This record gives sequence, C-alpha cells and structure tokens, in this order.
Amino acid sequence: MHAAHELDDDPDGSGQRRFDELIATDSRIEPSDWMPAAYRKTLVRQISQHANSEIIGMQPEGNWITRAPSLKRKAILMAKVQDEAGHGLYLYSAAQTLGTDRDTMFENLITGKAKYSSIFNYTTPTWADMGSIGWLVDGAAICNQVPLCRASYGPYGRAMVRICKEESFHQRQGFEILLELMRGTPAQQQMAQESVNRWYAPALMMFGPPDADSPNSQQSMAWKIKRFSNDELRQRFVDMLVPQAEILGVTLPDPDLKWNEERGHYDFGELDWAEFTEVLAGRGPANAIRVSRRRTAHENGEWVRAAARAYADKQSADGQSADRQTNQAPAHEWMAS
Ligand code: BYC
Repeated sequence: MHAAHELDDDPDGSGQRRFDELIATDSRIEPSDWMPAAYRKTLVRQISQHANSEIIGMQPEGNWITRAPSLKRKAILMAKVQDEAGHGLYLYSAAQTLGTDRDTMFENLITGKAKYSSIFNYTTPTWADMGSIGWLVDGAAICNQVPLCRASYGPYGRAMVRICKEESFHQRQGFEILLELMRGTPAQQQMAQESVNRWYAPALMMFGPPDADSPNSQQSMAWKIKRFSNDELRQRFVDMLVPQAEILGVTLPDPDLKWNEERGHYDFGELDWAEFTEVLAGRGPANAIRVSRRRTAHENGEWVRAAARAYADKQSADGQSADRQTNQAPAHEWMAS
C-alpha cells in the first residue's frame, strides 16, 4: 500500500509496479527511477552512515602516521587513510543522488546526530593496532561490503566495487603488519596478541545487532540492499578468521570458539551487546574525541570552502561577462555602422 505522499508522485501505481519488477528481476534502481520514499530514506541512512564511518575511520589510523616505524610503513598508512577519504567521498556522492545534500550529512555528523560505525570509537594505543584494524576491521568490512556491490541501488553498488578492491588491499596490509610482529621478538608478539584481544569482539559487532534485534534487516533484504543478514555475515567472518589466525599464530580471544562439524561452521561465544549499546549511545572510549576532532577539522577547513566558493563565483561571473561580450556586436561592426 502507498503512503499518502507517494500517491502524489505515483498516482496510477505504475512507478511502484516498475520498482517491484526491477527488484524482482535483480535489476538496478537508478536515481531518476521512481522509488518508494521509505526505500530512499533507508538508503540515505545506510549510505550516509557508511560515508561517515569512512571519514571518522581515518582518525584511529591517522593517530599513527607521524609515528609509523619506517618510511615504508608511513607511506603505506598515508595511502590507506587517503583511500578512506576517497571512499567517504564516493559514498557521499552516492547519497547525494538521492536528494540529500552533503552539507546536511556533514552537519549531522559534526553535531553528533548521525551514526557511524561503532568500531571507530575504540582507541589505537599501539602500532599493532594498525595491523588489527587492517586485518579485523577491514576484514569485517570486506565480508559486509562485497555483497553490497550487488545492492539494488545503482550508484551505491557501483561505488562499492572500487571500495572493495581497495579494502582487500587494506586487509592484506594489516595481516602483513601482524605477521611481521608475530615473527619478531617476544615483546612484538605480545603487542600483536594484546591488540587482537582488544579488537576482535568489537570487529564482530561491526555487523550490527543479532538478527532478532535488527529492525532494518528484513525490509532491507526484501529490497535487496542487504543480501545477507547481520548474523550470516558475522558467521562468515569468524569462519574466515580462524585459519588466518592459525597462520599468524595469534589466539582469538573467545574460549567458546570451536568447530561444529554438524553445522559446518565455527561456534562462537555471545558478544557483549550492552557494550555495543553504550558505544552507539555515544559512551564508547573515543566517541567524544572523534566527533569533536571532525568538527574542528571542518571549522579549520572553512577558509578552503570560502576560497573555492569565491573562485567558483568569479568563474561564473567571468563566464557571464564573456557571454555578454559574445552577444554584443564586435567593436569594428559598431564602428563601421
Ligand atoms: N555501528 O537494523 P540494523 C570501514 C545501527 S567503514 C553503529 O541491523 P542495518 C573502514 C543501525 O544503523 C565500514 N551503528 O541496521 C573505514 C541501526 O540504527 P538506525 C562501515 C550500527 O542498517 C575506515 C541500528 O543499529 N560499514 O570499513 O540494517 C578504516 C539497528 O541495526 C552498527 C558500513 O557502514 C554499528 N556497527 O544494518 C577502516 C556498511 N550496526 O540507523 C575501515 C554499510 C548497526 O536505524 N552498512 N547499527 O538508527 C551496513 O551494511 C548496515 O547498515 C549495517 C547495519 C550492517 C551496519
């Protein structure tokens, strides 16, 4: 059934029928297509949260750029953080095609109204955290995001293709940092293990609440925005991690983690969902600092935006006076008459 305001822009229901058909045949919805208001709203919510996560996600790693242990590591880390800025920008662009402007999304982020991934509210006290973020956080991101390449909304799915390619490089560089530490001194091995101990459970929470407590999943899956449920992806991630942890020689901090022959999957322990709720409510270890840093950076960038606006205004003023000149008769014609 249509909401009242949807009847206004789809009086004969043909828009809805076409939309349903595109979804049923696994085709793409494009910005100019009619779409239900709730579909548009859920996409703006998810894509803008995703973009915000990329932008806020630059901070925990940005913390180590000046302290990376070698020039090579510093160059790699800088490139990775720049990739994250790029991901944020593709995603804001994708969200803009749905009619929400970037200033609004940014305003919501810096005033603490908008959500971003819980994981970026944890701190990065050691270099090994750069390894754990790459291996666990980007690893979870890949599991979640590869299916999003097939999201029903065209601009989102297409943005995800490039993002996933870059995320997979990010994951490998994190794995390689941990591998090098695990092949190092006992102190380095201990640093790697201690870091994995801190990041493992929060990385599992990135997939969102358990299916039974996930209010958006069912509808998002029916619309083929999400292709798998939160719990399905979390399981896939754990199954992927166990053999990789064996290669690294790190222990995953979960006494209940064990292979279940019958299910063909690893069983794992209950996560601390009270902690997740606290982080989402803004009371995680680094929520306040993340948002305030973003706000300061935005304020400090005001002169760049002002200069860009002044330049654009000047260009369009020059363009207008050039147009006026073109419309005028050339001087020699005027003189001749
Ligand atoms: N953190 O009904 P549910 C990266 C919220 S960036 C915070 O299951 P949905 C990277 C959820 O929004 C990776 N909030 O929701 C960057 C909802 O609240 P609202 C970021 C969470 O949308 C830099 C409520 O809980 N990835 O990889 O069906 C460096 C109920 O949840 C979280 C994406 O954004 C969370 N973890 O499913 C390194 C992927 N989980 O909005 C790496 C795209 C849930 O109703 N997003 N919530 O107020 C998605 O796939 C989905 O939005 C989610 C949640 C699976 C996250």
